[in-house]
Amino acid sequence: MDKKNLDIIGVQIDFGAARKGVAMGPLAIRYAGLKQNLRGLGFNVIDKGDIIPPDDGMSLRHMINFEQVNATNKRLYEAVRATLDKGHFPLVLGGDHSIAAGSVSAVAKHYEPEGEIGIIWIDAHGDWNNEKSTISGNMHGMPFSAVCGWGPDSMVDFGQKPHFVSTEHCVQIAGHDFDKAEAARMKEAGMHVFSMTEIDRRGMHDVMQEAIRIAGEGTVGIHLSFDVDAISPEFAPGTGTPVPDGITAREAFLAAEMLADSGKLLSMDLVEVNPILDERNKTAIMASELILLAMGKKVY
Ligand SMILES: [Mn+2]
Repeated sequence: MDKKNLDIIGVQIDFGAARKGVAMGPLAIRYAGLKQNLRGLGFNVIDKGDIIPPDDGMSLRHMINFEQVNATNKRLYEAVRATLDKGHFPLVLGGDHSIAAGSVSAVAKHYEPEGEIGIIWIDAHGDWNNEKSTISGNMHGMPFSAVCGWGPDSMVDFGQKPHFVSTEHCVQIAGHDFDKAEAARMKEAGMHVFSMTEIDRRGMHDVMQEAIRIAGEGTVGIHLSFDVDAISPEFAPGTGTPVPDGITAREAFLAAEMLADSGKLLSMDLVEVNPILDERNKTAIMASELILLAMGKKVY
């Protein structure tokens, strides 16, 4: 069979989050058997290891640990560019969600000569704050806004002249814990949001069908950024910012399967697995299963 090449890039960072522990996420997801199972699907898996952030750095009240976050993202940006240059699929394991600023920037820049990319962002939160709207100052609440060109600009500036992603092709799914100012900014920017309310009303299948159309039509393909805090804590307790009443495990799996079937997936982040808060690695096992389904694993 035609062996597809997939690079795993881990990022041991939790400087973008208030709670510590998601830096250990990449190892926990590997322990769940990710590599062996991806190889079982026919992938040629290259584990590029983990990016380790610097120990120290400057901080601002509205961009906490910004120097460590940005330095780490610069390295991730370069790693993802190198993977894409070889024609491999980049699978990025977090770490807190601030790393999406590095990964998405790389994917958008790589495909710039061919066209636009779309983004599907599955998350309990909007991640659409910037340094002015943020309440907490935690940078894992900012990457989606940053890659769309709505700030913080410093978060996506690695000297490459950023190629921002148009909100026309961006979808937020499963949000149900938005800050007021954040939601107002998302509306102003024309973001497509399928909140939990929308999933309750229409079902995940309907929502994902439309999301794939928005992110996939008129684009080169889709980047999936999956934050495990989108999943209800009874299924995914091991995350730093748990929110009750999120999507079920089945809804998460369906979303991943539909993305695989679309054939449009270009790249993926799986973030915010916190082994300290987990129960017997349950959340990392779920994260690993989500990745496998997004990469084409069939139940039958
Ligand atoms: Mn997030």
